[in-house]
Amino acid sequence: MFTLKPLPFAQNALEPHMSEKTLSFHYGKHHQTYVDNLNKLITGTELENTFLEEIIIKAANQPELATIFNNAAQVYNHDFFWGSLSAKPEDRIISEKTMSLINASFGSLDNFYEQFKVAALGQFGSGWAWLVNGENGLEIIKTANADNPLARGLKPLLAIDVWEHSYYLDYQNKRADYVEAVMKNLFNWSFVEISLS
Ligand code: MN3
Repeated sequence: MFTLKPLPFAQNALEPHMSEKTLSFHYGKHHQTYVDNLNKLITGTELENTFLEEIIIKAANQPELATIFNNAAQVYNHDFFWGSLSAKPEDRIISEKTMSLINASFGSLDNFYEQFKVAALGQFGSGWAWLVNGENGLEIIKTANADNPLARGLKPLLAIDVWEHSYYLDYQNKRADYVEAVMKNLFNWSFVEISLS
């Protein structure tokens, strides 16, 4: 059985960029529902005592396991998204090591933000944008619905949820404003640092 992991911050800690109201629905309702659905789907099956990451990898690209994949991946994606966010000043510092990787892959931090924004806005409909550690250094990818880097054998470093439920209460239809606010005010670079080490 999976349980909803505690948020790594208080529900009002990300204001004004992400409101307590958004988090109460996004974490308390949407994320909780993926956990509940996953538990219902795997209880009594061979996946019952399997690690989340393993369920995702096993169920990826298996049409008969699509519902399990969708719920398992959405549990993982939201855990990863909350980890990607922090309003603490110490988490907002980009280390020299991370900055040199950003410069090597994107040319500059501004170019990284620009390319990340293009991916997040270019995801038509629901999905995610990710910074991943790829074969040739850091890369930005976008995925539809519940799809994620694990399903493609890639290691995620940062995520942004671009399903409408993540921004509609605070930004209505203005996905660009939400993406800009999250990238520039909430990305948790300590989290990236830990994933890279
Ligand atoms: Mn979501």
